[in-house]
Amino acid sequence: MTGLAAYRRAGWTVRYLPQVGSTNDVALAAGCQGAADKLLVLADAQTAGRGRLARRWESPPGACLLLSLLFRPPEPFAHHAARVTMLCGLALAEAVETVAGLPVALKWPNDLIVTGPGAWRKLAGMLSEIGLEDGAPAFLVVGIGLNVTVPSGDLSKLAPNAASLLAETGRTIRRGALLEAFLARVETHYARLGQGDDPHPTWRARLAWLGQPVIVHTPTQAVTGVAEDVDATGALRVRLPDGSAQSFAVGDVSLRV
Ligand code: BT5
Repeated sequence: MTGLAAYRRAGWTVRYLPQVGSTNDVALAAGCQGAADKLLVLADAQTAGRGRLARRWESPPGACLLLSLLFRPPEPFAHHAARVTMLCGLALAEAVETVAGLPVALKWPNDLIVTGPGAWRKLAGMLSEIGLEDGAPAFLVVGIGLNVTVPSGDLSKLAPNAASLLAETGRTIRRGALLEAFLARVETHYARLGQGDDPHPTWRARLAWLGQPVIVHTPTQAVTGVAEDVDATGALRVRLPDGSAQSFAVGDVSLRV
């Protein structure tokens, strides 16, 4: 892909692999071998793409942006790791809007979606994983899969509500252009984080469905209520019908229509 030289100069190490099991696995393994902050693993095809909770991430070869970024955020780790995940989502939304001209929203915890009245479609998913060293969190890998040129007729093979930039805009958007715009935004937001800026308010402002009735599914329960807020740790607070509030660190949320 073009334009990567600029990121190599900006301190990113770039590993391009035509086909890989999972870019997150490659980045996690690199982290375990001591890879430095700002590693980009990029692939054209994945044979074992992963979502959260052992779900699969489907990606027709050559039709998606598939990448993982490895960060070694400053201490305190948990504080910065949550914000690095947020700034990656923010950077992806900004890149898609700039390059594809398509308004998008973030869906808690880490999806990029297009919304319509009472409906939503998933354009991209993010998988954030922590690597340990000597039993302590040491690095963060943020993996992103974005459907770019998947034709509308193939989307239902990926997931019932999958979307692609081609299907949404009718245009073939270059993956290289998306990657360049995304990395530029990541670079800016990550540098600002290092200077003490907090991406949480800007990220929060892009979240879909705050103030609206939702259902939150966790591995153990389904809870209905109003999505009230997502705090700076990334936890979703839901106001329940009895007036009490419940916070979720993990889960899947959908709009209750
Ligand atoms: C995610 O998980 O959305 C995180 C996906 C992260 C994928 C990237 S690709 C690069 C890097 N390497 C990896 O191995 N992973 C990362 P989750 O929220 O659990 O959503 C998974 C669900 O999304 C699946 O169960 C399907 O329902 C749906 N899905 C699978 N493939 C999809 C696609 N291409 N487009 C839209 N939805 C999809």
